[in-house]
Formats: sequence, C-alpha cells, structure tokens
Amino acid sequence: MTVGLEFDQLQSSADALRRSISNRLMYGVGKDAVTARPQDWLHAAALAVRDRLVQRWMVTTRRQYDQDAKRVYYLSMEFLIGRTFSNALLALGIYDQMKEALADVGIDMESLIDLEPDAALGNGGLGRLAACFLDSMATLGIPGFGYGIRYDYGMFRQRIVNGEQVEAPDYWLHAGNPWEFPRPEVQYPVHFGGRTVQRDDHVEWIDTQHVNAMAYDTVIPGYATDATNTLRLWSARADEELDLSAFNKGDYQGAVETRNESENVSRLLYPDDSTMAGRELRLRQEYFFVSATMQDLIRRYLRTHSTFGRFSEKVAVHLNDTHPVLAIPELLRLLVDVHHLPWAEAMGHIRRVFSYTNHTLMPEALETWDLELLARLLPRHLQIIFDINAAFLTEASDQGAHDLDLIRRISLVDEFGHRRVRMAYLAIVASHTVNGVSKLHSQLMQRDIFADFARLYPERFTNVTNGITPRRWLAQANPPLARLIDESVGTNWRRDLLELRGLRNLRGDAAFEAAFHAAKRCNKVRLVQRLTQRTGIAFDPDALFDMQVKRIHEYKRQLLNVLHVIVRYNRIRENPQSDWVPRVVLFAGKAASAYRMAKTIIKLINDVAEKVNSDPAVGGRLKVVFVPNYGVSVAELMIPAADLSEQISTAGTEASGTGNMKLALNGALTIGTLDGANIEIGESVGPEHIFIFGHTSDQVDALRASGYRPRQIYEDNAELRTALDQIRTGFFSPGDPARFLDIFHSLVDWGDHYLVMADFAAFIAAQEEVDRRFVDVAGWTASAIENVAGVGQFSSDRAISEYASDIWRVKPLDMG
Ligand code: 26Q
Repeated sequence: MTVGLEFDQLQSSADALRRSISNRLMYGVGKDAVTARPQDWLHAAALAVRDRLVQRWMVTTRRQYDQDAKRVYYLSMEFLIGRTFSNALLALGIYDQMKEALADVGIDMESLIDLEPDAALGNGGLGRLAACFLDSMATLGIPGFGYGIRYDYGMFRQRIVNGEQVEAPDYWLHAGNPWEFPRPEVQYPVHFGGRTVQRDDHVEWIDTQHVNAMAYDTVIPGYATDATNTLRLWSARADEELDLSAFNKGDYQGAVETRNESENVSRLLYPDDSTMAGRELRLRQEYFFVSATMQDLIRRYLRTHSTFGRFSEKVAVHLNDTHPVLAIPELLRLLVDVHHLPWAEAMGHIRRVFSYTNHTLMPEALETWDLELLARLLPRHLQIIFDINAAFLTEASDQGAHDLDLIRRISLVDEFGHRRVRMAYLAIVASHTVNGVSKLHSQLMQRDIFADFARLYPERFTNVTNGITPRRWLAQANPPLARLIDESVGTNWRRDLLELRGLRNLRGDAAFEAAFHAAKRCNKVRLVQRLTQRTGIAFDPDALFDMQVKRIHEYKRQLLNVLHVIVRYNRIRENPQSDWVPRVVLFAGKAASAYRMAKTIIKLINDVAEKVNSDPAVGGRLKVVFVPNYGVSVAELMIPAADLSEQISTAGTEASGTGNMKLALNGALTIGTLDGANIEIGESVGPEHIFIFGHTSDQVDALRASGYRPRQIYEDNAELRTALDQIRTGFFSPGDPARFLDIFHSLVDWGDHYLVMADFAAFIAAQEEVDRRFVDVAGWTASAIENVAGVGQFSSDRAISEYASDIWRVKPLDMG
C-alpha cells in the first residue's frame, strides 16, 4: 500500500523564505552558514525561488493537457535572458520578503544579485526580443515553449584593453545553473551526412552519423499569474552506442575524441556581424536544434492524439528569422519518411503551422547555404527542398508567372554563381504568415527584398511592431521611476502598459515633475558610482547623458555620433568661455570578432575619449565614456540613466530597434532618423518630444540613385572637414597616425555606404536643438514624461497579443 507524496506548501513570508534558503543551502548546496560563500547563498536563494516556481509550472502544464490547448513553439537560435533572480522575485511578488529573509541571515541581497552571470545566449535585438516574448507569453497565459540551444559559451565578454576590444569566452555555467532542470530522459538522435535510398514507397536516409540532443528546461514565470512557460534548450551528447563499438575495437582514446567533437555542436553562440558567413558548424547547429524540437513536438502531440488530423489546430511553430528554417524540411521528413503521411497532406500541415519573422532588409545578411554543403550534411533535406521548390514554381506558373526571369528570381535555389539555397524564400513559401518588425520595415520588406512574393501572396504578409517587457525594462531596471509611477497612476501598468497614458493627467504638476527629475537623477548617480568603481572615470550627474548602446555596426552609425563629439570638442576649444551645456556621451556595444571596421570604430571612440577627457580646456564639459561588456545587465544599469537616446541608423536599415523603446520608456528623449520603430515612437510621443533629423528612406534611395558624392560634402563643410582631417592625420592617435585611415576613406572616398556625410549637418543641427532644450529643465522633464506616457503600445504584451490572435490563433489558457 502506498501513501503518496507529500509536499511542503511553500509560503511567501520572509520567515518561510529564510527557512527555505537554510534548507536549500544545507541539503541542496551542501554548505552551512560558516562555509557558505556569497555564490553559495545566491545558489541557495535561487533554489528557494525556483521551488516556488515549480508549483506553478506543474499547475500550468496540467492545465495545458486538460484543456488540450494549442501550443506555440517559438524557435530561436538566441535567447538573451540576462539574470533571472530578481526577475523571478518580482514575478512572484516576493522581492521585499526575500530581501528581508537574506538580511536576517546577514546577507545583502543587492550584492548577491550582482553575482549572477547573465544568460547571454544571444547577440542583440533578436535574442532579447525572444526573451521579452517569453516573458509576455507567460504573463498573458499563452501556452508557449521557447526552443533553442544551450550554448556552453554565450556571447563573448568584452574587455577594453588600450582602447581596443578584447574578447574572452563566456563560460556562464562555471558555477552551475540553478534555474535549469537537466532532462537526461528527453534525448533525441540528430543525424548528419550519409545518403538517401529510394525504397518502394518511401525514402530512407542511411549511413548517417548522429549526436543526441538532450533537453534542459527552464521555468519562465508569468508576472503576477500562476501561468508559467518552459524554455527548452538542447545540449549535444555523444551517443553511448557509438562509444561502445569504438571501445570494442580497442580504440579508447579515439572514442573519447569523437565524443568531444560531436558535442561541439552546442559549444558556442556565433557572433553576428550582419553578413552571412556560411560556416559548417553553424549549419549543424541550426539543424541540430530544429530536428530535436520537431521530434519533441511530434511526440508531445501524439501523446494525446492518434492521428495528425488535428495537428495544425494544436501546434503553431514560429521561426525567429530564418535561422530555424530547416524545421520545415525536417518536419516534412518526419511526417513523410517516418510517419508515412502522403506528401500533399504533410505539406498541408506545414503551411498551416509555420510562421516567420524577418529581422533584416540588408541583402548581405539574408541567409543562404551552399548547395554542396547541404548535399553533404543533409542530403534528404536538400531533396525535400528541391521538391518544395518544384511544387512552388509550378504553382507560381499556374498563377501566371511565366516570365522566366521571374521564375529565376523567386526560385528557392539561387543559380547565379555558386548554387545556394535562399532560406528566407523557403520560409515564405512554407509559412502562412510572414511579418516584419516595424511598420516601415514591413512595408520595405514587401516593396524590396520580397517584392515578387508579396505580389504572389499578398495576404501572407503583415506587420507586428516589436515590443519590450515592462517588467524587466521598467519595474526591475528602474525602481525609482517605477515607484513614482505606482504612486501616480497605480501599479497595473506592469500588466497594461497603456495605463502610463494616465501620466498625461499630471501635465504641469510641478511636484510630479520634480519627483520625476529626482528619479532620473538618482539613476544617473547610480550609474556614475558604478562606472567610477569599475573604470575610474568620474563625471557629473547633472550633465546631459547622451547614450548610444547597441551592437557596433556601420549601419547604426556610431561614426556619426563620434563626428558630433569631435565637432563639439573643437567648438569648445575654439570658444572655451561660452557656457556649453555639459554632456557625457556614453557608448556601449560589442563588435563581432571578425568585423574589422567595427573594431576600429571602438578604438576611435576610445582614442577620442582619451583626448577629450584629458583636455583641460574642456574642463569636464564634455566627457566620452565607452562602457565595456554591454549586455542585458549593463543595459539595465545604463538605460534608466539616459537623457538622450541615439537612434541614428541610416533610414531603411534598422528593422525596428528595441533599445529605442527601452530608452523612451525610461524617460530619455530620442534623437533619431525616420527608421524602424523610431517612426512609430515619434507618432506616439508627439513630434515636439523627439528630435528627428536626416534623410528619409525614400530620400536615401533617391540620393543613391542620383549619384551620391560624399567627397563633395567633405569639401564644402569646413567643420566636418576639420574633424575628418583630425581622424586622417592622427590627431587622436599621435602614436599611430595612420590608424584611422580606413575610416576616413570609407566615408570620403569609398562611397560612404551608410550616408554618414549626407546626414552630418542635420545631425549637428539637431544636437544644437537638444542643447537648447536641455537647459530648460522643466521643459525637458515635461518631454521626458511625455515619452514615458506615450510608449505604452511598445509593450511586448501588445506584440504577443497580436501574434497570438492574428498569426498563431491561440488563446490564453484558462487558469481557473
Ligand atoms: C546568422 C548566420 C550566421 C551567424 C550569425 C547569424 C545572425 C545572428 C544574429 C544573424 C543575425 C542575428 C541578429 C540579428 C538581430 O538582432 N536583428 C535585430 O532584430 C531586432 C528584433 O527584431 C530588431 O529590432 C533590430 O532592428 C535588428 O537589427
């Protein structure tokens, strides 16, 4: 006779938490108060929090089964989660209690929080978007699963040595990861190589090598709800059987060596430099994780269904860019070759379950894979892609596309030069919906890169403007402002960000404006303290904090920002007596390790910083700071302290941007081009509260078409010429005068592809306007408040609601 399991009901009080932490420290970590290091306390506290999440997790999972809910599978090569500890505390509503519990045992929670390494399994915007979406899906009760790769090494850590970027590996798991549950019982084989043979009624893929994908699960808590979701990440495990046969042949070392090699597939995150590199291991990664994911979702579906008849009613698969697009041929292969569905039926399921988000318009960044590589690594999938292509081209011809040139243009196989498969086209052809990430981006996507497809399938294309989670980017990152907003419009903005509109009722309320200004100042002081600690640089919290924080890339135009800094510096030196508005220009961001120009830009920023910061004539009225190792946690520290948000990409290049939303939500005013989501931000906050400058995307096209001549601008604009000559002649790099020649030439002589020169004068003028506005403290604060009040629609909750109703057709779980 059994009596069944009994669990402790875990409470939220400080006392209950203290007891949990004690138990977890003793029985989970194996330490007591005498031997525990801060790391051990964090681990114990994290486990105490995780225990409280697990209860909710079980409830949600049970409800999903009981309600036979449709599930969303969000496939992404990147999840830029950052830290989990305080995020989970806020979701559970036990932040203060935990603080008290830890204080009771003599531990300062704030310093524990800083010990947690970021889960930096992403490069930038696309990866962070996936993390914000997980947060929103859980909060809204959408049954959603994130699927990706558990990289051993996340985004590299950046140090700045002599002004240059130095990369160090990010072995984020070194102290163990208290948030994940290893699932050794959930493993799938993933095959590579081999060949295909045609049997009577089906194809077999044989003589392959394989590696196992093992699942690691992380609970994703919803905010103030019992609903949770799961992030399932795959890690490569060499197959045991493979070892056995090698051992039996007596080759012990050889067996262990191949083990290591096959496990490389989940070793590291590839850095993005926005050009397609075509590395074989990257292709292996992409296939590895989608194969495991498709096997897993089929198994989950078949647990409660005996046929595939209701597959598309129960499953939605979303592709975060083309990186997971091999999920399409993989699911077809599994349905046709393994589950023996007729091709047409399988194809019907595919078209009803897949949707795809595009994140870039830049042709050089669109994924294509060499046909020979695909043939060698994934021969069966290549056949399937050919079959999809043949059916698609036939369908297109039936619809009147007889033009041979058109057929060549839309073919999934690029026949020009080395034959390659165009992954975006595969995604479009096999998906029911394709979306861009801002209004402008979605328009240009249909007008330019996917024009032929938008004509063939106009109903397939749509827009869902990106969003960010207010839980992390306001409640967690900016406690002073969050508290003030709570006191002013209540606390429900965490779940309905449009409630921030209520702040407009406080227009002209001097006390509120003063409190708002004080909250901003508090964040600026916090940033100064932390940076002074870390880098030794001191600066004035009352100066204008001007921030450009994002990946370093030519299209984002950090160079335009640097040119403004140089011009300002020259003006101050020429006119030292003038009352210059004190400014701190902060940069942060990583350059892809192979992207030479981006690394040179970092060096230039640091060389300019050294010159400007040490010049007594400047007298501290201009400072330039490069903050190392930008990532989620550094962003949480920096963004709340910004006065000015630099969003200055060449119009038509930044698909959306999400940093722009985070900064506006934290009360920074944007200086920006009419690019990506800047346009919608401007419409929401009002033209008086944003500084728009520069060529529009149409003007960019026209300028390029009419023959752009950057050297002419160099010759005509004396201030610009001076600044560029300083760069060219080593004014900022006296020890190595030729250091920045390439930068000079790229702007003046090699075409200035991103139109830095064309937007220079307008940018300087806009910066002058910024100065004039900033000295009016009340006016500036009022505009900052308008920004906070106006950006409610950029919540990822709004974005996810749109995906759920218009694309995935899923409803929130009934949580009873
Ligand atoms: C591809 C192939 C091989 C190696 C790396 C990659 C790769 C990795 C990451 C390509 C692209 C990325 C990331 C792209 C990205 O972050 N895009 C950004 O997505 C944001 C969310 O939609 C937008 O807001 C930004 O505008 C967009 O740049």
